[in-house]
Amino acid sequence: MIEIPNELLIKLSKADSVVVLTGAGISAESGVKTFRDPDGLWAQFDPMELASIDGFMSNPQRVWSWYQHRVEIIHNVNPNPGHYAIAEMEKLFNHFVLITQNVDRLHHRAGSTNPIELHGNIIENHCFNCKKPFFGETNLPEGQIPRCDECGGLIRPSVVWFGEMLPYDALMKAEDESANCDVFFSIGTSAEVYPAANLPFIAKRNGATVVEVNPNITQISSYVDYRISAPSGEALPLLVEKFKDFLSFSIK
Ligand code: BJW
Ligand code: ZN
Repeated sequence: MIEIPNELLIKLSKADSVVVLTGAGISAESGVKTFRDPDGLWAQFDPMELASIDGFMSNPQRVWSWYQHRVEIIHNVNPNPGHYAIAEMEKLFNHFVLITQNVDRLHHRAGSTNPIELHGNIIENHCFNCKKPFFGETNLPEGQIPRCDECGGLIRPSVVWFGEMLPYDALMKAEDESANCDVFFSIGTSAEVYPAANLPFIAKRNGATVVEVNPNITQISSYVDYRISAPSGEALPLLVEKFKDFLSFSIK
């Protein structure tokens, strides 16, 4: 039985600005693997080999085929009720901002408008050398990597690897929105990867109510105001339904 605290509904009804930060857990119920769960990607693969500049430079083909495999998985899955509930939440508040660490674009497909993508996305590609966006054919025979039509450099996915800076404008907006919101949700993230993991702390320091939706305990669990310990695909539709009921009840 998932519990949505009444106090939280009251806080939400008074909130002018709501920020949601999501991580891999929001897509778990779509069939996309998380990173740090026992069956997650980092239990099977070395992040420094597959998600770092050094890893790409030492074996670009290995990195490229791993990402092609993940793109294929993502093309074959669909947003789940958690993604749709977040798209619905957007309509319920004066100011609503979605920040995601995910690269799978499932929030877009569920109808969220303009999510801030902190770690880029896996659908687009650019040149490793000159950074020019690449729109050519990526589905090449195994072992081949597309090359830049400008400089001949290797093409890479437009994601943020370890040791790389996050897109500056996205990070600045995420920090600013977190500092100025009334309620901040941290959903399906282990909150282990910085600077994204700072955002709940920025929100809390600036007076926001911080809510975590995650079936497991994380780095921020002891710090949050409310924890909804359940899968997001179950908890979020319920939260939206209860909140709508609460609103219609209170205007009667
Ligand atoms: C559910 C659920 C359900 C399950 N419902 N929930 C020491 C050495 C080197 C670097 C550092 C260091 N100390 C700090 C750093 C910096 C580093 C960092 O933070 N490292 C930490 C690991 C310590 N950060 C960076 O390097 C970042 N850049 C940066 O800081 O630039 C400045 C700088 C430059 C140079 C040096 C130092 C600083 C960049 C980080 C890029 C992260 N990239 C990845 C890969 C993206 C591409 C790809 O997808 O391949 O991003 S790593 C991976 O982790 C991915 C994710 O976005 C990110 C966060 O993971 P997330 O989303 O939280 O997933 P999980 O798996 O960790 O958690 C899932 C959660 O879901 C769990 O809690 C489950 O319980 C839950 N869950 N089912 C709800 N149904
Ligand atoms: Zn180039």
